[in-house]
Amino acid sequence: MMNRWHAVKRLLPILAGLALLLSACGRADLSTLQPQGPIAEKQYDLMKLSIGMMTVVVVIVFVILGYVLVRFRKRPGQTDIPKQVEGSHKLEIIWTVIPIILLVILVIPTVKYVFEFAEDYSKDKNAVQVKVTSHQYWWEFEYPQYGVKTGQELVIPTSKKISLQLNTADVLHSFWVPSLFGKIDTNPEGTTNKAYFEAPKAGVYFGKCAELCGPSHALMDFKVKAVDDAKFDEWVKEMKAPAVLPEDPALAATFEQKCLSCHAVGDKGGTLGPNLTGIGNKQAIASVLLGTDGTVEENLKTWISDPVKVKPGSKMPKVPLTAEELDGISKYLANYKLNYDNSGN
Ligand SMILES: [Cu+2]
Repeated sequence: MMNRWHAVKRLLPILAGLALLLSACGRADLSTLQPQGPIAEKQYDLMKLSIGMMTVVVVIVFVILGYVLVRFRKRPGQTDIPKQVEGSHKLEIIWTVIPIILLVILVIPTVKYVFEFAEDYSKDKNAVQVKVTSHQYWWEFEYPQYGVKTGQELVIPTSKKISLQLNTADVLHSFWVPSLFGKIDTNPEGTTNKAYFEAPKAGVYFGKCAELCGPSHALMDFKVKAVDDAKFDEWVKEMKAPAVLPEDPALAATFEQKCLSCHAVGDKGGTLGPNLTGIGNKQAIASVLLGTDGTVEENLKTWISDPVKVKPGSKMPKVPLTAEELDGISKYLANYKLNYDNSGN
């Protein structure tokens, strides 16, 4: 008896550690276990329901198993064969009916939510419509109601439903914001997927590509930035403002020639790469170089000087720039900031 207690005492710290580890699972901006919006909350409810039911079943099964093992074990001196039992209608009906009941309990909310989550808000004028286009390895967000296009940071108002229509420009990707909703595949044009979500709490939420799409799949992050209505309107206004080019005319010419063939700032430029308007505010450069790696300017330099080194398989070419041009363009872009949100988010 003493020995057994000893074993339990030894296991306790491990169990406590495990509980601690699991309870610390997930960040509020990146975890399905800490839902930050109504859809994520309902998805979490479904998880809790199914895990709860499974736990009850497992506990009951193991208790019965333990009881049977102890109660009907072979006793010392026992030589006769126990009474052989074959089939029991009563038991068979019980263990067929119970799982059916459990499945019905599970299926009712699941089916209800499947239809609820599939509702189409793409014609809803009160919802913010966003066309999502996935690229190897970045995300493009177009707001047809506002005439705005951006990349990598989906800025949304906290007060409205966000209605998405998703497609891919190349291979299959999947759009997932774990703490808000998800996930939804992006298919080629003609097979548009729709989804909607809400983010009633202002904040920045992390998004991920959830479909293996190439060597930089794991680096295909994005952010959802939920702001209040006033800030959102201000953001739209600033996104539509005329382009601000580098002050130095020679640098501006280089920038126009070498960068704006693919990228856009304000009302100028191309659409092959992400729109760079307000890139100085962004939390991450190329979606993976965060403030913790360096300043925005340093990260821009790292990225522009060798994109494929940062993101293997990236379609952004290594643009031939002199050291001064690289410095000048990185500095200019790092200072290309929008004022809609000065809270530091
Ligand atoms: Cu992807």
